[in-house]
Amino acid sequence: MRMKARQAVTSNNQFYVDVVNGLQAEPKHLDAKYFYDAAGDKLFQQIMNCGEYYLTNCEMEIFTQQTAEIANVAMGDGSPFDLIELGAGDATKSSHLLRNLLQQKADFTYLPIDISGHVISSLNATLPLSLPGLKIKGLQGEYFEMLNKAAAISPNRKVVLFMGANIGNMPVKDAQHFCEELRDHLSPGDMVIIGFDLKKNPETILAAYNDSEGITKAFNLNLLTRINRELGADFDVDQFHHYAMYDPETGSCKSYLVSLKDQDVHIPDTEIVHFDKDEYIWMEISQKYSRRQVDDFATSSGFAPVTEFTDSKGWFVDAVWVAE
Ligand code: AVJ
Repeated sequence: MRMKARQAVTSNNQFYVDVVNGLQAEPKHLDAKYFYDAAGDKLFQQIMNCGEYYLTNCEMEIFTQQTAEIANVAMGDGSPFDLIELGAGDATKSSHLLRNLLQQKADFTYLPIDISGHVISSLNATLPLSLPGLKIKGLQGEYFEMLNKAAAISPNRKVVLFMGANIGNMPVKDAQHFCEELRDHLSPGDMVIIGFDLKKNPETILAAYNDSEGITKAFNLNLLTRINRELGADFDVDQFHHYAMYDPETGSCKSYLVSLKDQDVHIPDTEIVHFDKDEYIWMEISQKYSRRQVDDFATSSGFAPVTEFTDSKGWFVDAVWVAE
């Protein structure tokens, strides 16, 4: 048992360090990027298909109803470009844009970037079949390292897609910093198309993160199960309650797991993690923005807002920025 846990620890070093630091911090927290193991990927698919989670449908509407307009913005002056997608996943939404660009005979190469080697190899294999003529070169690794690599591969102008409101998973300050760093990795004239979930009726937002079937709850608890499996810990997942909240003033939607009792959790090779009854782990932030904030974000990080695409409900925006 102990040997097995040790092996798991050494082979998952960054995961181990982040989990232990997070659980020994005050207040306790975990990093939402670790939600996505195989079971987490499946649960996230279910979230996207559940009635309350509107984000995916809104952005899908934008990419299916305004495809030509988005393609025209990307094609700009008609010069060849690299279309870079950060966190491409299965590229469902962006494939509509890719198809339109091919129909318009745009001169571009698609460079999806993802941390998952599985995602990249499957995109490299399947997209050219469904999109004949597509030039694709998947890059597996960290966003900014791979942006450097993309710049080294070709001198063409860049159009960067960062969809899905993934930027919402960062607190506002970190998101601001991310935009500045993104700008630093681009050249004047390069473009960014970036998805933000907008502030709206607080009940609508809260329901999206507190769905009636309990899928989001399972999604959060799955990270405890992952820690048990990969790090040899002994979380009793039934002894945690999923609590989601939305604050309309700050636009922060946050998820917590709250301990239902006084309990100890053991993680091999580190101190016992104690939970008081009602003590919480902060699991995730999904930040919501106003359109005004989105524009301010652009200008304060070295971009100029060009245009924006919104769904018919006005719930989600894909903002287009150009690097100054
Ligand atoms: C993938 C980060 C956009 O915050 O809405 C969905 C993840 N978490 N339900 C989001 C998520 C709970 C999602 N993002």
